[in-house]
Amino acid sequence: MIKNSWKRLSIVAFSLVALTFVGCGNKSGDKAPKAGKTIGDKMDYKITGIDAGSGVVQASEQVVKDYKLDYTVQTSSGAAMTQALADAYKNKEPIVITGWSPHWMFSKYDLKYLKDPKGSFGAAEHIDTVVHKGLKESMPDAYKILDQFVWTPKDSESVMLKINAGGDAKKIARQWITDNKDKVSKWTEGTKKADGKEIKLAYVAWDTEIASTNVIALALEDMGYKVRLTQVDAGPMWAAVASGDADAIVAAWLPKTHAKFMSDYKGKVENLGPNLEGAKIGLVVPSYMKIDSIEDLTKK
Ligand code: PBE
Repeated sequence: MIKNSWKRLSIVAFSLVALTFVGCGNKSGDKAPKAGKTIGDKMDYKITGIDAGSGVVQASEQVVKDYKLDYTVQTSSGAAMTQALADAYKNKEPIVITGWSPHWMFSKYDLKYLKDPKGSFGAAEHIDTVVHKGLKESMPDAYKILDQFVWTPKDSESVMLKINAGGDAKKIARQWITDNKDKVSKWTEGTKKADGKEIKLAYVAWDTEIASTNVIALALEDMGYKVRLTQVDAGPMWAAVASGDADAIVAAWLPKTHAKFMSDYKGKVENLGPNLEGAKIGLVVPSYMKIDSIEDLTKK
């Protein structure tokens, strides 16, 4: 009996000592100087994202799994993300955002994409024009204009930069059209004036899409269309062009970012091909951060 209780007591005593040791270990960790913190500690293990429905946020969530990162992708909006970037940049603080190109932020700040050795974000993307199935028959001239719409990352960036600088999107799109008559006349080549026929375009409030949608909307307006623009989230945008609530979108990021939407609505939409080549998505950091790869996010 007595022997047994001694034995039990010694086990308890040993456990207490062991616990104390564990406790000490933790405490000294907490008190570690800032320089010893991992990059993750400094950023609260947070990737600053945009809207939850966007492809880049969903891809980033997959990246967290693929690279076994101890991070969460915080969702907000494109505007909130670029504000967080502006704040971090001003104070040279670390930040990781869900980025894409073309985007004005690359002109305004010194930024870099983190390398993606596992290829989780896919390679180069293009932005395609997707229309409701049947538009070719119902509005052949509008279909043709949408089909002929093509511009470059540089074009897109110049419009985005001016909008970001505080300009009205429609006015800036108008200016771009005035300055790029040759390009725009190729989009409308071989089409007849529309005489007030209504056409509905849906888009998401991503900077790239605000720019492209406003520009193509004015090109259509100039050809006599009454253009109705509806700003929605990514899911509803795709649902709208599939159902016919929208006639077209110029915001289909493929082959990867919006692949799921494209396959979900197969047969209901028609892809008219790229309106912009050389797009990209990925995790983006300011160049002052001393990391180069997504794998570095777990480093000290
Ligand atoms: N984005 C980036 C879109 C396409 C790529 C915000 C413009 C998205 O993430 O769905």
